Amino acid sequence: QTAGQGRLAQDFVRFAVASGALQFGRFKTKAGRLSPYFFNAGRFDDGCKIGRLAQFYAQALLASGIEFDMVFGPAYKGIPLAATVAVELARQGRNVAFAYNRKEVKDHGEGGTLVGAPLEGRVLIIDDVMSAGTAVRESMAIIRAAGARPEAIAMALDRQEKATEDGCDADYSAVQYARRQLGLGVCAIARLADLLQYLTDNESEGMRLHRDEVLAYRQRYGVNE
Ligand code: OMP
Repeated sequence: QTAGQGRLAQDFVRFAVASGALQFGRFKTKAGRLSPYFFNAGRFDDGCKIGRLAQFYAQALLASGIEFDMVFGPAYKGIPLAATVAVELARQGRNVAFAYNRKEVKDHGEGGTLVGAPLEGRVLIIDDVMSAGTAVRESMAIIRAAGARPEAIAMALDRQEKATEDGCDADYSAVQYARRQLGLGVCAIARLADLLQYLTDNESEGMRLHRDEVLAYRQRYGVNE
């Protein structure tokens, strides 16, 4: 991580906490883990916030050097992300097509499960957060079935925790799996390490407690990188 990426990640964590998107408490994750923090992208819920979020994605993407021809937003949370990131990229002089899927097949009108530009070329998946990594495989299957190439995935937060394999904890993270096994480029605005840095730098009583809990969670479910 370069100094610039580290700064961007810290700015993002601060923004996510201020927006209520990054919360501390007790949460159950999709993989059934009891987590002391949760990232809810649905809380970027006004024009300013989602516009600012899209700027973070665009900045992180441009810094990553990842090349792609179009963006894809998996339903549901990826849909506004793909749309707003495409707007922001266009504002920065990089106009790319975007598409997203429906969860239910539509049997009238235009039909099908894909909406937007035809999936073709190198496709960048835009998602919110990666934990154990089940969602990314579904997106890859959709892209491949359309005859396009899943190239990379961009996310706001990489939780840097163990992937699950047949219900068991693996010794690698979902992001590591995506890179090594799926051959995807990965771009994360921030990672668990950045969240811990933020909690360390903001040494109030409450923050110290959150930090201890997040550290314990990382001990249990985190991976070394
Ligand atoms: P995986 O598919 O296991 O990587 O989990 C990613 C999904 O979990 C996200 O798309 C969310 O639906 C959800 N999630 C969050 O939104 N925020 C979190 O902090 C943690 C999770 C989660 O359940 O792991």
